[in-house]
Amino acid sequence: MQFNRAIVRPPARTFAAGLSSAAEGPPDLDQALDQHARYVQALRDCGLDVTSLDPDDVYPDSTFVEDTAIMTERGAILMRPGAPSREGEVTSMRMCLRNFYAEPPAIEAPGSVDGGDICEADGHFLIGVSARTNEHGANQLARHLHRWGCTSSTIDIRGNPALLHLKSGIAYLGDGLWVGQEGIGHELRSQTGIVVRDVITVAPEEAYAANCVRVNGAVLVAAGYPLVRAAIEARGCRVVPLEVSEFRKMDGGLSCLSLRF
Ligand code: CIR
Repeated sequence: MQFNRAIVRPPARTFAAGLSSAAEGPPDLDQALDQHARYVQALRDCGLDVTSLDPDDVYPDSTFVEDTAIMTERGAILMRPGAPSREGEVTSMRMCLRNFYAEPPAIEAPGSVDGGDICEADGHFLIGVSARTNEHGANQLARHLHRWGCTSSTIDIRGNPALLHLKSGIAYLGDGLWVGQEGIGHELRSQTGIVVRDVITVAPEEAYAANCVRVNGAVLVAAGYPLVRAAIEARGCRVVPLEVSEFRKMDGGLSCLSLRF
């Protein structure tokens, strides 16, 4: 899919107060801002027109905009993040999306869906049921997608506590090429609705780098993961390595930092 735009939000001054299970210490805000600025530049270099929302100190995790909405060819759908501290992030995203789309449908209580649990592959949406995305939410989302002519299926990742979100463990790079943590390739091949031509299996020591992002002609990959980088390059893709150490400390990765459409 060709992207023209992205929405991002730089980390807030309260960033270090966000949710995290990583035992890597608190993030350094100046470094995070610098890494975020380079990320935005990389999106611009890929040809995207980037809308940057103001940092929001009320929501420490609000830089992870991916969790608040998903984008389809027919329009956006607002999520309802599963962490109570993040639910309010959707309000400003709803206002922002009005600049691009008619009023988007939204996931409603008791449903919850984090955008990080949704992986799109050529118009088919994989919905991860996780600690954040519940079955109510997954069913509501499937209905919204169905109304727009999109297919979907669910993957239950609750048995894998190492995965915060589905896209913590997989990425779709187009043309049937997937990147996935060990064990997920088998799961992908059992899904109907998607084409699985090739799976780059990520070694456990590089598990974090499974969260990479195809943006037009490039693949954004976390810096410092040479095996994943080499495997993607070996498939003929141009890799743009980006340092995201401060976002990793808050359980976030490359995909979480933008909505692309
Ligand atoms: C959270 O726990 O919600 C944030 N600290 C990290 C969210 C990362 N988002 C994503 O993977 N899509």
